[in-house]
Amino acid sequence: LSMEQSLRRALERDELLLHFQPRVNLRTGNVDAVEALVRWKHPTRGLILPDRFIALAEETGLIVPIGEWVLRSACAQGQRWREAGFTPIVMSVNLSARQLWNGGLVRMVDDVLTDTGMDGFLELELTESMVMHDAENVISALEGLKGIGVRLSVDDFGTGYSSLSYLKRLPIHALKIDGSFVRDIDASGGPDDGLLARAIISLGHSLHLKVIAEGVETEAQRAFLRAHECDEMQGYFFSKPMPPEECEKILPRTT
Ligand code: G
Ligand code: G
Ligand code: MN
Ligand code: NA
Repeated sequence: LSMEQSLRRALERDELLLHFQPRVNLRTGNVDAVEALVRWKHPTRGLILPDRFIALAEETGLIVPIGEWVLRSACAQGQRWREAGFTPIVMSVNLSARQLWNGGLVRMVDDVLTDTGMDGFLELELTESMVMHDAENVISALEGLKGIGVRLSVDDFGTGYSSLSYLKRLPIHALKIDGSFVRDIDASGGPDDGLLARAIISLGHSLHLKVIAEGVETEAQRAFLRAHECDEMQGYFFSKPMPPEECEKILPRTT
């Protein structure tokens, strides 16, 4: 079977699953959100990471049904956690360009929110190249999502080509600093240390956006980001993406 054929069957055969990576508030230390990340439990090749199949899913259009499955499953998991007494937290889900261009997106997302009761707690991660595609239908899809209470964030920020005047017009809520800029923080205290991470934090705050650092791996990076008033962090320093049963152990509880 070709990779494409097996990916086509992955959905029917229930071979996809989600891992969740927590996002931690740098001020309070609380887990404020989790990002859902898809994995493929291949019958013979074992667990395959998205780097190995998302591009193929995008080329073939399979990303549309896969993306819908991811969204539905992530929201259903969020709902189960709430029902089990965990504090409601934001569920963040990655969106592909193909999904954004696909006409029925807002309607589909709205249906999922209604079915799972996750309204007000869904965030969708877009990339710079997706939102900088200056097309009226993109803006109207983003406005539509905002209209149904979905938060939007720009993933891998700083690696693409953002037009700042365009960014200002977009109905987005947060920027996620790409991990490469976080890796540059060496905590030497030198004038250039973490220069681009700091620039993105201040740009984001000027635009009244929340700023989330990705790929945080060390205590020095955490402290630096905290000192420069970055809002949240995500990365191996706190936790890797984990299966839901494991993620539950660190989720805040109300009851
Ligand atoms: O899970 P991992 O950390 O290996 O993710 C690798 C890449 O795959 C990331 O860029 C992430 O945004 C992307 N990715 C993970 N899950 C999804 C998904 O459900 N949909 C889309 N479009 N991309 C995803
Ligand atoms: O592109 P996106 O940000 O959606 O994908 C997140 C990717 O980054 C996933 O592949 C995830 O496993 C990975 N990741 C998450 N935290 C860390 C980290 O601290 N270090 C590194 N190197 N990768 C990370
Ligand atoms: Mn992401
Ligand atoms: Na990223």
